[in-house]
Amino acid sequence: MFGVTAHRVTVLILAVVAGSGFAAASAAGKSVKVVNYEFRPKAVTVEKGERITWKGVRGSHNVTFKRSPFSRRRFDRDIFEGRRFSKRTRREGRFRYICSFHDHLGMRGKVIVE
Ligand SMILES: [Cu+2]
Repeated sequence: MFGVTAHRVTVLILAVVAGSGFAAASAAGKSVKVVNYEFRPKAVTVEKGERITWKGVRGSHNVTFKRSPFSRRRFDRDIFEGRRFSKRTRREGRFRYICSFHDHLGMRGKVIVE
């Protein structure tokens, strides 16, 4: 009984936190359209802390960074038609990424964080 209540409270708090994060993301940041077979624009420049949103317009793709602007880990995320994801940049530098499905077609992009 108590477990269920605690769980509901946690879900509510997460929803509020996620909601405020989304509002901040829409206020600033850059977006990249993902189409067959390119990232538009190919390069985006943002300030550290700014968000980047990838929007799936056409086809099934991914965003793969060996060195990412988000953390020290490699970053790899699928992006399908009609879907989107947003990430906050946390590291300065120039970061190249690819769609690993279509790298051979030159499906590559770049993020510059200043
Ligand atoms: Cu692709």
